[in-house]
Amino acid sequence: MTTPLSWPELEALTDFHIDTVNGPTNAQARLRLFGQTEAAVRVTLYRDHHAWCPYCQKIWLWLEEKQIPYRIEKVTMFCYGEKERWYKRKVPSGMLPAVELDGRLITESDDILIALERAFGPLGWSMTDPKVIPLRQLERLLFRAWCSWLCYPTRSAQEDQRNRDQFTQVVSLVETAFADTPGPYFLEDFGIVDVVFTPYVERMNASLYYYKGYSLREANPGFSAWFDAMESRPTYRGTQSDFHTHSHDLPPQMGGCYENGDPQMQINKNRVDQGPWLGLPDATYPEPETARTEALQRVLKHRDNIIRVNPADDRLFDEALRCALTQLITGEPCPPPKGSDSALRYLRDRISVPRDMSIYGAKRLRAALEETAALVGDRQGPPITMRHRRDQDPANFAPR
Ligand SMILES: N[C@@H](CCC(=O)N[C@@H](CS)C(=O)NCC(=O)O)C(=O)O
Repeated sequence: MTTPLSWPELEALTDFHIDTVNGPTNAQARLRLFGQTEAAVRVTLYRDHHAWCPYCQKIWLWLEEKQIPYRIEKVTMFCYGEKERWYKRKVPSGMLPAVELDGRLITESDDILIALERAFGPLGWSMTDPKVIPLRQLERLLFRAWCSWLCYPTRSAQEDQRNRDQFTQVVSLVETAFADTPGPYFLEDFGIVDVVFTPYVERMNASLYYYKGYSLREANPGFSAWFDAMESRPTYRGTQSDFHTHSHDLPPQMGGCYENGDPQMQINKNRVDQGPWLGLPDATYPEPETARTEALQRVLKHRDNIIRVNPADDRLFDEALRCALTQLITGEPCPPPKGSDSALRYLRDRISVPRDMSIYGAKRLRAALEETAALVGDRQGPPITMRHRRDQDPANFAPR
């Protein structure tokens, strides 16, 4: 057992730094240059604040893979809060993503990709290539089968099984498509089809694990190899979210996600919510050595706001948070003040990947918060809302 380090002592224990503009793909950047000058920027991407919008991830990943210099403007999604007026003047429907390319506004993610490939060339294959079109249709078929299973309440176990069978039939078609090429990707090499599938396959993997007890990545060899291959790409790692984030950002966006009550589902849900988070099939690449120093640096950067928005008393939570960070970085248990367990779990539940930090940084921080909280009690934090996510108002973290 140890005592909490002071803020300056904690600051001295991390030198984590990434160059958001020219370094690896990251969710914090407002400008991406890939070594070029600002004069080279022709594209502005309008995407959501939290990196929860799947269609935005498609465009984001494409720009990162092609290394096209771009600016990022962040906008609120209706289902999570109030849409910015300036954005509605630009895009009256308020929909995301949108792109400005040489001053021309384009909406609809597929139209955006087609316009971008006209300007900068395709990513391997064109969106309109005869090899790509049937795979894009397969992605939509998989999406609909997923929604039918996840987003409607069922009256019986048989009905749940029917929805599951319909989904796994489409999964078999995707497995056949994977088997048609020698490598792990959809076509002979990484390309546009992988980008098109990425956002929802990632969300399917998370949500079906949590709400249905079904592990897409572990149950299917083609998907398993595809995820592994995607995780070898720094671009994908930078946009990749985790099971906890998706399980809780999806319900407001999808209009509800329904648990099937299966025993495996209960086990999975507990694991995603309360850990242990290492070893979950949301990320299987080796943990980077910087996971802990990254998590520490990210908390230090926002520590005043993190303490301010926490429901607990500021002084109590200041000390509790230093205890968790001391545990994170030294590995030594550090008992927090009595009564701080629920406040520590509030933060544990509101870490969002990749918005706040990488998957492994988040796993380490969640674990430190949980283990520190468990030293003084078992009270959970206030529940996460299923109807909206105003508990995550980005204004609280806007640069001042
Ligand atoms: N067909 C559109 C769909 C885009 C879409 O549904 N976007 C969602 C976010 S993922 C949206 O803007 N919803 C309105 C909002 O929540 O603000 C596309 O491919 O771009």
